[in-house]
Amino acid sequence: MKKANELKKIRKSVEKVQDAKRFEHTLGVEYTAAALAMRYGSDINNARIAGLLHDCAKCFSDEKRLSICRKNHIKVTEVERKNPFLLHAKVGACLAREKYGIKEPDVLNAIQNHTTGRKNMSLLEKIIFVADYIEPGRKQAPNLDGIRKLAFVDIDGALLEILKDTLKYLKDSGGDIDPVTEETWRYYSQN
Ligand code: DGI
Ligand code: FE
Ligand code: FE
Repeated sequence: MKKANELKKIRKSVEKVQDAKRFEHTLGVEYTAAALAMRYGSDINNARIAGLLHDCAKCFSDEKRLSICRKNHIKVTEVERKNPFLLHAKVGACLAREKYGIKEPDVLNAIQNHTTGRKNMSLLEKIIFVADYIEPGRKQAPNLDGIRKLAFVDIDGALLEILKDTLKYLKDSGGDIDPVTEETWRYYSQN
């Protein structure tokens, strides 16, 4: 399939499973990821596909997410069982493969790891992680202007700021912290 057609098809299909606000965020992540890919020399098409699909399981019910995990033998950790919204990343990667026909492991990993990050992220994984946080529709995060600028100067620096602010937010709000998020922070703050 031609690249432009593939993007269009995925975009239409994702629009059907998201509410209007989430779909606007999706489009924001698509073009922000494309811009970061241009800046850092990553494949633009892959960045757009990963951006379009990263939240494709975000508007499902927790029951649906858990049932997709059961059917596809996706391991659910303790913190995911308590906070099933976290599963939208793993379930999203599974659907990207099974429903949207995406084969590139890097794209699937970028979707799978977009919420918690992980050690040793690829450039595309970093691009999606950062684009998700800085896309123009996001409003509430502290120091968003600074992180937006930094993202186009030093992507690892932006990644670190995002992890720091996310962990602070989770600690202040009493949210359960996924050990993977902690591990990502430890890895990047020590390297
Ligand atoms: O799906 P989005 O809202 O676009 O973005 P996302 O997938 O990064 O999810 C954002 C939320 O995820 C944000 O409120 C912070 C939260 N989050 C990230 N790491 C963790 C986490 N929430 C919990 N409970 N634990 C984590 O480790
Ligand atoms: Fe998400
Ligand atoms: Fe998102």
